[in-house]
Amino acid sequence: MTFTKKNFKEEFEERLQERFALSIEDASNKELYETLGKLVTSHYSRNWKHTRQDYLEEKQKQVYYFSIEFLPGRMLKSNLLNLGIYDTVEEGLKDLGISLDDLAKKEPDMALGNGGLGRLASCFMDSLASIGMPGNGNGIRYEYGLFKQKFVDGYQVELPDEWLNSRNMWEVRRESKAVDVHFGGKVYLIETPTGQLKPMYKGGYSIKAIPYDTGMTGFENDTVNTMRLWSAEVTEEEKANFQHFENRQELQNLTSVLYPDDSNEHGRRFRLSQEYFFVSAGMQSIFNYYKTLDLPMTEMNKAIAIHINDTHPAMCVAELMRLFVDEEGMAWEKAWDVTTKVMSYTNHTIMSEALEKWQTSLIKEVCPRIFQIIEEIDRRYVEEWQGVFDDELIKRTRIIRHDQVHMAHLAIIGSHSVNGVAKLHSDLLKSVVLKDFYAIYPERFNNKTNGIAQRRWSQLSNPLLSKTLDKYIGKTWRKDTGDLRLLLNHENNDKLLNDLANAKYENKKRLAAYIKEHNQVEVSPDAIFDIQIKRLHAYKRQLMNLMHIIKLYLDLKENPDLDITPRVFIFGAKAAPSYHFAKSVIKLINETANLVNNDDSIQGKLKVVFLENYNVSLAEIIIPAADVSEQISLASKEASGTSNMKFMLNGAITLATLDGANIEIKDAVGDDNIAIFGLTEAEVYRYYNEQNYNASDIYQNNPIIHRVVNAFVDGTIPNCSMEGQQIFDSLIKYNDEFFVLRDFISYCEAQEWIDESYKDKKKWGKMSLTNIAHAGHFSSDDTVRKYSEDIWRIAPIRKH
Ligand code: GPQ
Repeated sequence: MTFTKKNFKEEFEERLQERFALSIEDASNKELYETLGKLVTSHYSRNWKHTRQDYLEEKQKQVYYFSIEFLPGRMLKSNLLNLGIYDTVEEGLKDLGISLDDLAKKEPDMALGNGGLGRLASCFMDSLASIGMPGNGNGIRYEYGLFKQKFVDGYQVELPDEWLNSRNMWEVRRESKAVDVHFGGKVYLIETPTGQLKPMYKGGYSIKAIPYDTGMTGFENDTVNTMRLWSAEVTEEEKANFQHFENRQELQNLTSVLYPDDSNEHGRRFRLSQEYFFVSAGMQSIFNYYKTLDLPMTEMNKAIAIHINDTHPAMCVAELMRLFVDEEGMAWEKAWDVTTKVMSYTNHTIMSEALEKWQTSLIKEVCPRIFQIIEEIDRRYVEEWQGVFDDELIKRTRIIRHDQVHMAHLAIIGSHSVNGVAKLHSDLLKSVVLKDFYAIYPERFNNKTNGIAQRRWSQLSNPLLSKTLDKYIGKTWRKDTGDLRLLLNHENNDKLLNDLANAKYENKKRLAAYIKEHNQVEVSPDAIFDIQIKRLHAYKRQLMNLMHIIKLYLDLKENPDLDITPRVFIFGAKAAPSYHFAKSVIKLINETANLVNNDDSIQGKLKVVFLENYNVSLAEIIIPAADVSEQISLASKEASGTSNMKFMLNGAITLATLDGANIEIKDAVGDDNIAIFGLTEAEVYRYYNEQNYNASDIYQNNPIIHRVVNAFVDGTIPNCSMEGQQIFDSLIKYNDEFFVLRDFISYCEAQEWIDESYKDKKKWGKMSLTNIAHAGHFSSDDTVRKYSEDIWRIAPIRKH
């Protein structure tokens, strides 16, 4: 049945009356949003049911993507688009005097993740459904999402994100699928009459895990997959039983908060308990499902693939072994064979501080049986390779070492596939970070370059660009972004270039209005919008960006008539609450912004804006307005990056080091359409090997750098002498861990090239077009297609 505007309006009014007993004039936007949300879910619920039934009937192999973070952002528009009713609904609402945009803003931004890792998981959910792959998410339903960021006197302050206070329209609580997760106590192995060892638990406690399912709609197909998030619940009666446990408070609130750290190890028992909770709940529910298929346990890999997204769910390996061996009585060898065929693992960083290690005593305390199983995996691992590889290699790669459990080792040893997230990153895994494992299991290593949910990052967030594209290259790019290539036939079409420039200009006006409203700063859409949005981390080098701003400011103070293209430097970034360095950088940027924005002598040539509370929804306003995309991490440190791909799709020019996926962007657009600077990864490693990096020498010998670095401590930037000193010390006293000073001059040169290039509107327009044209390389539809073929071995369902 086609869904006409008329149908929509009738249904909408009916539902509004049914739910709230209101007519449109009397309803608030929130009530209207909820009504629309209900209408949307009712439109896919049938297909959701059918998708599940089809998978079951066909015994279709499915992947379960275990991730401790999901960062979907708002889902209303994306569901409307996927269901093919976006335009109908938008126009229907308009007829009723309602703006879709206004309603959409009533949805809380679902932020159950910190950054790239969580956002990638959500892009994958969208793409799996959109290419009709049987793929599910498995994670945690945090009651509080990532903290809300406020600036008070330029300092970051964290406020709780109570996103569940407004009803979550998309989730369905499935009490009937609840499972118990066991924690603590002691385990004894008892020999059964058949000679088998059975675990006997003494003490400990169980926590009820309740699943909340969210339908993941596919783009214009009938697939609706499931993202299952687990919530911990403890009844009043059980609470009483917990009184004597030291950590009872923690367990009762197991799924209350998301750890706000990004790329950092959290050595805390609570985090470990969260990990075991969603691993065990997820694995048990998969196990229950598998049993209904009535297939032999030894063939689970024919129906199930489990993906370990970074190391947080690495205990999946041991939990599946527990279920096979303890619950099903399977022999260890058989169980191990199936387990490794089911599991696969993605690594997302080479930074050693992010590689999780747990004290053996802690794992023993939280999940004693899992610890025993890990010990046994470790023992057999050593036994298997003794005499084959040298003892030192085996020692370095075993799971338990120096009283610590290395989660990455568990994930690698227990999986048939290990992948990195961009070519360079995957190469570094093989040659440096996981070199020892590569020697043992070369066939397991592969690359899967990240991708993005392109419909969200173009059609939804940039309708103006989308309409321009439709006009010149037709609409096929909306389904297959590979067709953006058709733009290349038009690179000399002045009308098209003009339309693209106009769309960008309008998007810049939209962002300028947002900035005016939120930061009370006036910025001109004629200036270059130069943007860095990502978590605040030393390796991402927001500090280098700031130093360049300071340099420009000092240059302008010296020579107010300096001919530079006006620029607006825009930042969005949250710092982990306990990350002092990152918080100091925020304070310094905010103080610099105050200084620069209020200094009339520089004639508005420079503006600096730090937008509060960067999140997915804000990114959707920022990215379409970007001229320059800052991707300036120290080469080798950013595993991939994904905002780089979003900016490119929106026609920004990338200013980048040869790091992560920037390299693949350069290969796609060609050297002339990107600004590359800085050390290469090989040069960075040369410094490491020769141990001859000397920041202080650079500081002493380069007058430009000397002057900028001094600005941190000589009072140039007001109100932050402590933070300034800390940053100064990080560069000079502690020898500049991420080689900011070494790359600085090269960065400034690349910025000068940007300044010059922007003056030539036609040249800039062509560069921008070329970037859009090649953005199809980085579609997460393609990325998950590759995972599906090479790793998970899953295929789309037959059409019903
Ligand atoms: N990433 Cl290990 C995170 O966002 N959080 C993490 O804890 C780790 C990695 C990012 C990584 O820094 C980016 O380079 C990637 O693009 C992203 O994961 C997705 O792979």
